Amino acid sequence: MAKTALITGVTGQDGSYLAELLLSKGYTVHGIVRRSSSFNTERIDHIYQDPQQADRSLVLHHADLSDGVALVNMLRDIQPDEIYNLGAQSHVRVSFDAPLYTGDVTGLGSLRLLEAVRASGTDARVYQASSSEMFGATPPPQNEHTPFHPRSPYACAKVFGYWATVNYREAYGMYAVNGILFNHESPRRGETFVTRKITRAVARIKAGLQDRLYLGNLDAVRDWGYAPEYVEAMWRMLQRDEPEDYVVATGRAATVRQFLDTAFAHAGLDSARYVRYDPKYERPSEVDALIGDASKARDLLGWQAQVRVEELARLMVDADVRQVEDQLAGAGVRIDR
Ligand code: NDP
Ligand code: GDR
Repeated sequence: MAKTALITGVTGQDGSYLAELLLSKGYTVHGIVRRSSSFNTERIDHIYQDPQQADRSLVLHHADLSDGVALVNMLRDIQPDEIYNLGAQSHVRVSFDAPLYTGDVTGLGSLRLLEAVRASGTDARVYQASSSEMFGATPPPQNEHTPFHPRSPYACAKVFGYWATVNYREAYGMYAVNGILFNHESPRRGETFVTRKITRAVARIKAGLQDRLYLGNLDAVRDWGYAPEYVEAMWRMLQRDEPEDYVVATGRAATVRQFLDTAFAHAGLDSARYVRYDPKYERPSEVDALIGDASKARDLLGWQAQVRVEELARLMVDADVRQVEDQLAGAGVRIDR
């Protein structure tokens, strides 16, 4: 029989790719959408199905991770086989400005969802979107046994969500797993994360729409992978007989500066001409280096990253160049290459 899944954060980068993946596997997918004063479903508009359509396979619900009762009621109705908790205030820098909100949604939100699973009597398997940010100040390489040392309110909230997930597995025998995912990007990445900020700026500079790009710390080291591959790992984690936690990463390191130079060079531009420093983008406490060891995911899930950071930078630049050209064409402006 076809399976049913619930995705919190379905309107985000990962949620949109995961929804596509699950629909392609024949799942009925339910997703939580936050109430907003304007449309916030752009990333899933291409798979949207009208509420009037019979036998819908994608069903959206207004709910929020801060509203535990709504979560219980929804789960009681849906009775999903699998739940993917991807909803979060996911921006590390913003979490210093909105620490309590981040703690509530990103940390307590995961506990509300776990409690809602219990209260609604569903025996759904639960995936928790844990993060390499939990390792924080602990030097690389990082794997499932590396101690956590969070460096932001966001990372503290994710550590809470991680342990709540482990605890519900141990206390109630729940099938609940943590995917400890390192940075993963795509053309659908939010515009204020550094990779997309860079590739979008490259496209806009090339089109003459922008002449400066302001950034913070260029020396941070990250392990950047390609988001569509990472949602496949999430799904594989929930198909195993035993619930376990997994690191998902490429194992390769790059600095922000290297990503920047690759992206600008791909468009034939010299980054030094356009990039300026703004301390506003520094964090009060930075995470210097994250490089994952995903051997467990390779051995048990048969998962390995394919796209490398250079290719990732180039495909994101290409997508942003196309998007800017489409926008300008829509406005009747021609761009000479
Ligand atoms: P995004 O920021 O793109 O998406 C976050 C999603 O959460 C959006 O759908 C957002 O809704 C939703 N959301 C925010 N607040 C609430 C709330 N109060 N109630 C319900 N939903 C809410 O994140 P990503 O797709 O990049 O990441 C998915 C998850 O994985 C997040 O939990 C993130 O912290 C975690 N993660 C991400 C990594 C990455 O590199 N991308 C790495 C490791 C972990 P809206 O669209 O309305 O804003
Ligand atoms: P990160 O991603 O904090 O790793 O969290 P982000 O792209 O925001 O920052 C990466 C590194 O780039 C440096 N940086 C800047 N960052 C931003 N956003 N804007 C800038 O202008 C800028 N200049 C330099 C940062 O200091 C940092 O070192 C992401 C999120 O998706 C989390 O939700 C997720 O858990 C982790 O990845 C793994």
